Amino acid sequence: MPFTRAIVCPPAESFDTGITSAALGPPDWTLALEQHEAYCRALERLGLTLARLAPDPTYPDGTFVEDAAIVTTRGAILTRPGAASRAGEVAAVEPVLANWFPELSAIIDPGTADGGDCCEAGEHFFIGISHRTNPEGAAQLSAWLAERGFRSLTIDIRKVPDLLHLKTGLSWLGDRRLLAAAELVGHPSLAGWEVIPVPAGEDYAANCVRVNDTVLIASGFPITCALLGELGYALTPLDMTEFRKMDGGLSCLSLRW
Ligand code: CIR
Repeated sequence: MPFTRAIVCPPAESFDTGITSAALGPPDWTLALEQHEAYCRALERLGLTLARLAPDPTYPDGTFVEDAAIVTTRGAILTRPGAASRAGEVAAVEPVLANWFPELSAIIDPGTADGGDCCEAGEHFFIGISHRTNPEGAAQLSAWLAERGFRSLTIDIRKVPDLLHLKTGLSWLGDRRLLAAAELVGHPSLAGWEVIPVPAGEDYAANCVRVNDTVLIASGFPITCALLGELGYALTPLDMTEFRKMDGGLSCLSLRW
């Protein structure tokens, strides 16, 4: 089913006070706004209608809307973000999402889950157990998915360096094909899938997003682009430098359905 809608939220002026482990310097807010707008235009060109949330300076990480909910073809669930400073972001997403998904479920205490840890692959979901998504949150999510007829498997990334979320290192490209960070290649939960390792030195490109017939990919990763091009994907490279400085990737900037 093609995506027809997405929720996005431009970065707030406080964007540079969000959580980050990247040692890439502070983001330039004006440039981040431009990069965000280019991202939105790319989604619109691909046929999506956007709902834009108003940026709230109380939540500098609020632009990473993917973490506040998980949307599937059979319903949506609000998350319970693992970082305390991000807990309040869910309240901004809820009323907008409720326009399309009136029966919203929610991850509840003591579970925590970030949407970035939930990698949809058609009828199957990979759920990351991370420093944001705890085993209880993953179990709640898995049960919720099973009630809707989806299968899921977990992947524990707590000891994998440099992976904030599962989707930092894993993207579904359609059919049975995944693009994965080297550390995830060979994981038992990926058995039976065609796993394409992200080329060495281009780890950040592992977080890409297939939107209908096109793969959105961060610009600056020519080997991954060439690889995906050879596999027949149409690519839209997007500048992500300012979001990368705050540990964010392409998928985090929208909730799509
Ligand atoms: C955070 O640490 O929560 C944000 N600075 C970045 C969140 C990125 N989200 C994602 O990968 N899904």
